[in-house]
Amino acid sequence: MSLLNRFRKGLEKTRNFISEGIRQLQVALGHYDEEMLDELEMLLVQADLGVPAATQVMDRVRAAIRSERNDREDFVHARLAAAVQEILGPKRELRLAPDRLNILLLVGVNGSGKTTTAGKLALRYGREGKRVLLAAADTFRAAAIEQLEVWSERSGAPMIRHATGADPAAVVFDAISAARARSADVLIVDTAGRLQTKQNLMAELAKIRRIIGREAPDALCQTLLTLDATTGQNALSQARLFSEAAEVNGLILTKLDGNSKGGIAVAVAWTLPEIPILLAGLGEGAEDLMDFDPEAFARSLLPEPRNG
Ligand SMILES: Nc1nc2c(ncn2[C@@H]2O[C@H](COP(=O)(O)OP(=O)(O)OP(=O)(O)O)[C@@H](O)[C@H]2O)c(=O)[nH]1
Ligand SMILES: [Mg+2]
Repeated sequence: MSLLNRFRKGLEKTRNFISEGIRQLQVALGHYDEEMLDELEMLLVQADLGVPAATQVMDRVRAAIRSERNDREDFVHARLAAAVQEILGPKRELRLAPDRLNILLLVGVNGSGKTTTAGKLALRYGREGKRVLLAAADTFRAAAIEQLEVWSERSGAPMIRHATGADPAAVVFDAISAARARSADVLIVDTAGRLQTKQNLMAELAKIRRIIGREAPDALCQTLLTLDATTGQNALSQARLFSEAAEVNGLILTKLDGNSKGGIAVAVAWTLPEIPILLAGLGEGAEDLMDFDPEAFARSLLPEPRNG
């Protein structure tokens, strides 16, 4: 399936929600008036763009209507898609350094998709012929280590583990030595999302970063934050919280398939323009991790424009 079709399939529910909303606007004689534009804005808010991003999108649409003196339905919808894509920004990919160890540190609240994404990435890079290693640095729950183990078997990437309750930084320490011994290209570190307190969680992540800085100063370390798209505007506060507490290099929006409202990607891009959305989770399977493509995304989120 093409990239566009993958996004179209994942975002089907949101697209239908928006199409149905637009149908109910009953755009009079194919032209938008002020009231219909206001309703379109509300529809975007409900599709999880939230108020600031929806306002921004519609300001751009209204400006285009004025400057081009065109309020035809097709024109408005085309400008809507363009505005969404503009806010999502250019395509940004997760890039690995070719000549040294890459460390990908997966962080995020519990259930946001860290372990699943770690597994999908291990599989992706393994298929590209890279030497991949997994580190089970979520030692908080026994089940977490077992869950990563399944992905280790599936991807063929060896996993470094300690017992439940061990110090996650110690796991990372060992994983870095193992990565050196095996001349690994990529070390993927799964971390815990659930600890007694937020302070503990952030302190633990900071400690892991310190160990990496000390033991692998030459490695390229990228901290990737997973955000569960089904949590709606909550994902925004998580993104803010993590980016304040730790350096976050990129975002992974998970669960964009299913019951999420895809507009959250636009809200995130508008609120945190300095942190790129790099990847999209479009399902639970091994193949369901895609590079985030703003153009395919905008086209999949909104109804296909009619010709004319
Ligand atoms: N539909 C869908 N489900 C996903 C996606 N990514 C993860 N999941 C599911 O979401 C659930 C939680 O994912 P995990 O990878 O365990 O999340 P986590 O962040 O590691 O969670 P903790 O270890 O508890 O902090 C699992 O059932 C996954 O299969 C996705 O892109 N789409
Ligand atoms: Mg996990």
